[in-house]
Amino acid sequence: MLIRSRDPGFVHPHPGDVTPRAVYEDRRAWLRLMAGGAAGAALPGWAARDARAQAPAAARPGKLAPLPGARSAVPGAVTMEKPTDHKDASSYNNFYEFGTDKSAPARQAHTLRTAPWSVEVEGLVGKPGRWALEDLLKLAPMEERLYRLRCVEGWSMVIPWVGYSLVGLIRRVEPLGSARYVEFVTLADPKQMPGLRSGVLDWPYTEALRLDEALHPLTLLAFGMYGEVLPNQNGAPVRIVVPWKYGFKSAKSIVKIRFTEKEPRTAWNKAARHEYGFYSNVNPEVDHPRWSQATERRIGEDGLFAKKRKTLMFNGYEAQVGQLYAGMDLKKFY
Ligand SMILES: Nc1nc2c(c(=O)[nH]1)N[C@H]1C(S)=C(S)[C@@H](COP(=O)(O)O)O[C@H]1N2
Ligand SMILES: [Mo]
Repeated sequence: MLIRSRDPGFVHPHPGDVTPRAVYEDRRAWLRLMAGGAAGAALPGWAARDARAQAPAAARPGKLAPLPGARSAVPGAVTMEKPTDHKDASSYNNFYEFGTDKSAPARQAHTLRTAPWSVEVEGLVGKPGRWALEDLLKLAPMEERLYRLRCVEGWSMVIPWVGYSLVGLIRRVEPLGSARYVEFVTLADPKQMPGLRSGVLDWPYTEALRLDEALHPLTLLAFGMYGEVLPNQNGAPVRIVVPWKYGFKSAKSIVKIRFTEKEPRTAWNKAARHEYGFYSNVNPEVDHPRWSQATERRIGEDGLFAKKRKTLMFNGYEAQVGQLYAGMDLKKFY
């Protein structure tokens, strides 16, 4: 087992605690996943059957190279909600390296060169090194996951991602016992990215997770969406997707993964530390200083009579991830 005993992910409940059934079952599944071989292996058969039987399918747009994934059996990985239209998911984007307009990434990101591509793994790991994209693609079986994505700005989408649990890569690089955080550094090349001329963020765009968050099976290393490789504007060729956190935690076009002992600063925290904390878990009870986070607008439902949706705690993934934050004051650790 590469993850040492001081792995902060396993939070022992107090003796008097009643663990909700879903949390309990999910934790068992998680432990099984950690003990198993490849990411996504050894999950209960009923989970796989249910997900396949009920989840709505997303149409393949047929624009980019196909990248199919088997329907994921990770608990919570396949929402029953209707996928957002591919057109919306690929034309209404935040990718500030290509401009701050929602439509700018789709117009401008064709200048991103996604091959050759590699991801450097460094810091507190037993096996640091550079991974060619081709090798990352072969590391674990591709899965399709239908995740809600909730932007801190108050809109949301439902996107069928293709990838595998980040834990598959983490296990291979053997984190040291001193590793407590995982930082993601994204590409910052002014020749390819016109948005770098603006000073909105301190480039490169970086993000980070606590190690136990990064190990959670819902944390996805994504290479595709809608059955195809990622469009450039969605973070090609490889990105992170953390469905229970605000969208900005899901860093696009990553080039480096660094394991650290200290909590890393993040691009949005540096830009506005009172507005964007390290955790940034979706939480309808903790408002952004300038607006409420209680409701959201689902992209594609924005007709005249479209009702706002209630935002769910941890974006609806509370049963799967709530135990990661047991005992934490979520107003303080926003
Ligand atoms: N490198 C990088 N990653 C990024 C961003 C960015 O500006 N640059 N924007 C974030 C934000 S605010 C959101 S909501 C999601 C949007 O992902 P999508 O366009 O694929 O839906 O990407 C996140 N990842
Ligand atoms: Mo966002």
